[in-house]
Amino acid sequence: MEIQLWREILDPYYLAVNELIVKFNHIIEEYKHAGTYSPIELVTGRVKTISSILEKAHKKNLSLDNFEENIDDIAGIRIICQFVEDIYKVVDIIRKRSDMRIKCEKDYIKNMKESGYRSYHIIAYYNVETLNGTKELQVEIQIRTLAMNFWATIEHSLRYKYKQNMPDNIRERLSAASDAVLKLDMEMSSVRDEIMDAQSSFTIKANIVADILTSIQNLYEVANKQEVKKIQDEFFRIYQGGDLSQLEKFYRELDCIAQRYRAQSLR
Ligand code: 0O2
Repeated sequence: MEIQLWREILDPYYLAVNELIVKFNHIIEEYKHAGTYSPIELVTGRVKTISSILEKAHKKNLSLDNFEENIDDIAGIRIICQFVEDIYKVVDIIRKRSDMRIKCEKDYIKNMKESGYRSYHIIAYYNVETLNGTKELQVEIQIRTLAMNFWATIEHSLRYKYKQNMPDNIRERLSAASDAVLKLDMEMSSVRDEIMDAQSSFTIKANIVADILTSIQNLYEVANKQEVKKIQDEFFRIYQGGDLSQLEKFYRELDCIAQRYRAQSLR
């Protein structure tokens, strides 16, 4: 196949990957704005390279005539979570979406692969709009923890290096490392609630501080500079105290002051 034809075929897959990265990142933002813990930590994506498509087609003895149907991971999205529990939350989020139609799911967490690989895979149909109309294509979404991702990345590189001839001692060490990853994920799950509480209050605090700073900045335009300076000094004092409830109280008071100035400006 000519390189130009490959480009035309793969172009919608680039669009799909870019769109999905934006959409999943938006979910992180929604959680942040709500001041709640996001089950998604990080999102990445890639389109399979031409050589990798050819290699897979050759390995699986697939005809190139209908490779778009047979190779379901031309567009790949990877969602990284902090905890195993988050993976299943993300799966639920994906199942409820109307812009994706799930073709199949593979739970390599409950059914770990022989290699020690753990991850949750969803193959979904996703529509993109092109100049030639709507195109439905397949996307593979891999959902895994930070620890699983660390292991899979290293194992993938070693598998690539050794091809079919991975030395036994390396294989054994990877297997031991996979056990360690499983244990680490279990340990982290046991302190999940505590970590989530800490992260949520950090996000809530960051949101309040941002709102207070915006309010103070707006006041500078309408209020007496001396008064705003006093408000600002008071904010720094409370901020340094580090007490979230004091910050919340200060924000409510600031809101009243801002409302007073708004009412005055309307008179
Ligand atoms: P690459 O280079 O990452 O794109 P199947 O027909 O379902 O048996 P298939 O289509 O390979 O086989 O599906 P599977 O097993 O769900 O694997 C899909 C992808 O998951 C792989 O893509 C890898 O990215 C990842 N994966 C699966 N098994 C392993 C493993 O043991 N180790 C690592 N590191 N990753 C794995 P590709 O095309 O094989 O590779």
